[in-house]
Amino acid sequence: MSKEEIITRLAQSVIDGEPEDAVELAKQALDEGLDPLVCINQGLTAGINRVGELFASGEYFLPDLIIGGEAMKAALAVLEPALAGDQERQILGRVVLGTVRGDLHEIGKTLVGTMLTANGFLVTDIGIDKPAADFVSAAREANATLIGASALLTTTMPEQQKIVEELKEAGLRDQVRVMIGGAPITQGWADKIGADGYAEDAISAVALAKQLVGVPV
Ligand code: B1M
Repeated sequence: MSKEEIITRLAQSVIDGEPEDAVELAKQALDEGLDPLVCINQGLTAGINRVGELFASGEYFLPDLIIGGEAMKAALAVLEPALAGDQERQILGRVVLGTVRGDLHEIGKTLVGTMLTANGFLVTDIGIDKPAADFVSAAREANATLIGASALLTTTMPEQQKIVEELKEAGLRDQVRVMIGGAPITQGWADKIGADGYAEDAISAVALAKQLVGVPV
């Protein structure tokens, strides 16, 4: 199988919701020496974006979203360790990362965490469906200088604003930067809620995190 074919079939395994195929193809991709990040971006993410389009147009239903997400997660479990292994380890800063209250989307958040870890950040991943107060208390406990909050639903975006507000109330706003992301998030929203930055994807999240903790990008 050519490299292009592996990437195309990785995307298709997510569209078809076939976790076992996705895992096999991910292993094959690594065996063939493909770049894990290319497999994630051009294979898995392309596939899950197609799932989202089919869901939005009414051709797919909730179970299709779930199984597509499962296929992507299964393949990521194979590819992510290879991603992290590529990089040299140095600690640039401590980050508390999570998906906000009411929001169960974890894949993008976890990918951001993997990339931050691979690039030298100590990441405390507090998980999904987390209220603003949990981000703030975790930041205090971990002595973090950066909070990363993911939101995939327009209805859960306001919880990102609450994190900024609760940090102010806790007297920690000067010490902790706030970075936000997720499919519906824009720089305009970040500006509006007083967050310190927005990143469109996991790669730019690393550049932004470095910038926010004062490391040359
Ligand atoms: Co949901 N879902 N979903 N879903 N889902 C979306 C987000 C949606 C756009 C689909 C659609 O209609 N086209 C839509 C939201 C509409 C809206 O609000 N605008 C939607 C909906 C409606 C829903 C439900 C309400 C469906 C229902 O129940 N009727 C429900 C809500 C549940 C809840 O959260 N309370 C729901 C449920 C689910 C599943 C749980 C089944 C599943 C998630 C499985 C899981 O995570 N374990 C799921 C999925 C898979 C999706 C889509 C198809 C894919 C999301 C994903 O994982 N993308 C999604 C459509 C889409 O986005 N194309 C959709 C891949 C991932 C790598 O990308 O998460 O965008 P993403 O992360 C990127 C960037 O955004 C960025 O970097 C990441 C890597 O590049 N990023 C950050 C993310 N977080 C960041 C944080 C940062 C910086 C960058 O700094 C901290």
